[in-house]
Amino acid sequence: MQIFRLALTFPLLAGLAAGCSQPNKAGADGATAPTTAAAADTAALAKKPGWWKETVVYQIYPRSFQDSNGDGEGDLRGIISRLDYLQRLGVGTVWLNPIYASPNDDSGYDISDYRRIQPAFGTMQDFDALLQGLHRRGIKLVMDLVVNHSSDEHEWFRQARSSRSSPYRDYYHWWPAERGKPTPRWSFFDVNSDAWRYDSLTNSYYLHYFSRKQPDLNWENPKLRQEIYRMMRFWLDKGIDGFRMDAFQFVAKDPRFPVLPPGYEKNIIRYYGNGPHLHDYIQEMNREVLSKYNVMTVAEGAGSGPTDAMLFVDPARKELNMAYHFEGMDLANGPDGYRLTDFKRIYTRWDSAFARTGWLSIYLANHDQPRMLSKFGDDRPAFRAASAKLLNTFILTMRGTPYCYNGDELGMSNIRFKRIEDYRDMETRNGYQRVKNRGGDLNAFLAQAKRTARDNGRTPFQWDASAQAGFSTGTPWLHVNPNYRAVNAAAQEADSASVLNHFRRATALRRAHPVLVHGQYRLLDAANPHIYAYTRTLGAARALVVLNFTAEPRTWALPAGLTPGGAPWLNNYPTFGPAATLALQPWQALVLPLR
Ligand code: ISL
Repeated sequence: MQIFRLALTFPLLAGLAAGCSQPNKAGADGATAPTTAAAADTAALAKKPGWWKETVVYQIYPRSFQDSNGDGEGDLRGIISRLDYLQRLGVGTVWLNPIYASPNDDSGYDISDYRRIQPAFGTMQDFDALLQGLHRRGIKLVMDLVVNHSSDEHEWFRQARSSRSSPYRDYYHWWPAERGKPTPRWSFFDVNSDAWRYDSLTNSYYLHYFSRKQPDLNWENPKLRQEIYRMMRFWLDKGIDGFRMDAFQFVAKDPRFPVLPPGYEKNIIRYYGNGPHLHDYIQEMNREVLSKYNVMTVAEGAGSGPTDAMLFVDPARKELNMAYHFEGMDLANGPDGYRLTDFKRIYTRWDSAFARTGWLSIYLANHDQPRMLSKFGDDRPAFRAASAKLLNTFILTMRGTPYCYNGDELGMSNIRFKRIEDYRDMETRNGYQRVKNRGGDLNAFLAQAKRTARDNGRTPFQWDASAQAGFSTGTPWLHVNPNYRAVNAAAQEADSASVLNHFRRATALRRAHPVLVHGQYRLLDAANPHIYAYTRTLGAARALVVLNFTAEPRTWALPAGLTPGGAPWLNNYPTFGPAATLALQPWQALVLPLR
């Protein structure tokens, strides 16, 4: 069998990989004007309408990305110091988790002032410098828009709770106690799973789908909606490039709060998503705000299936640009992992539903999930790098906008805390308390948290092998994963075969080949439990993606009529034997041009 060395047979990619490890010249802000081919490409793309289809989104969890002042929390100056790193990833858009003023009950998703920067993250001047630094490199910035709820420390809520006649009262949902107990509503985070909280000041209950410190805003109130649109314009006028809309499908509620059928909480999206007037609100927001800017909008969650999701993003309806679904995420949460055939079925079903119109996001992790590598790949040392590269290959070769969660480009893995005291996330801590209160199995809870807890994905970014992984000179707010000495960006910079450099090659490939962005997707060999193979086709351009989702070598016979048209475009092993039957290494990922 003939062996191809990727660097020899495919000089373009080898050159890109080498270019990636060259540091750029620093400018005044530690920042530079676009100097690389990647930056020139992303800058050109940024001007195109529909740019959000062709971009690659990189999600930054600011609290854990880079601390610049030694207080143990990441901050905006820290991100600014890493702008060249972002540029060299070849991503076109950064999505920042919330950086607004917040008491941090839910790590910034409880906002007390939508127009201020949380002091731990820095100042508005820092924000402006960050935005400018990104734009100078041709990278867009998308912010989290958290308007299903505010913090209970927001001025609106302080006013609203002070008296039943407050002009802000109707900014929230209240149930006067003289009507008796409210009809039950389930809460995601509450220690008693109860979404109603009694407030003695006005002898009423307020609604909170999330924590007690996250009262739900009342979208029925046109004054509230106008406040939110004004706030959105404030950020858009600063020049940001869009919003990721948090829990947005839950904003619309029936204020009569009818009784829901028993067990409704097991199917919460059906009952909480798609409330009355939801799409009227989004269309109004589009008319009054979004349509005036060339920006990207993505709804977190969008109904319970492709038909509901399409309502958010069908261009004819003038609502949002793209949806992201939870179905792929809901796989693999149990102790036995997942079946590849289910994974393929889910991604294929969503692709077909959006084949003619609408647009999807492709992601395998975010700040609400454990690490992609630990969940869908294999984080044992022997397979860590290969499986992380395979998963990144998948994200970057599917149809839809790819989202990479920071650290996944290095193959960071779950930390798997043993003790509840190590967790910082209120969801996990309240869940533990809930199980304790009912005398449940705390060991089983902790075992599950090792697999699924959100803090697994929130540990500090692993920059280098120095103390605290180069994240902070102080004590990090959440423990650093001890594997940082082996898994870190500095070590991977130096290794052209690293997960990081593979990621860079994959983003470069996607930029170079429109077929990987727009091409039609077709699943091959659906029943194969080990291999995920698909083609992408755009006019005469055709590519084949073959992913061995197992830790064993496998063979895979090319279907009749598919003939590779040269050396691989991307390969996470140095070997490739062009043959009618491919011999695949454990977790091998191949992207091949087709004749
Ligand atoms: O993360 C979840 C379960 O672990 C989801 O149910 C999540 O709560 C839901 O997708 C909404 O998430 C968003 O809003 C939450 C916040 O905690 C999440 O971080 C955010 O992504 C409340 O603002």
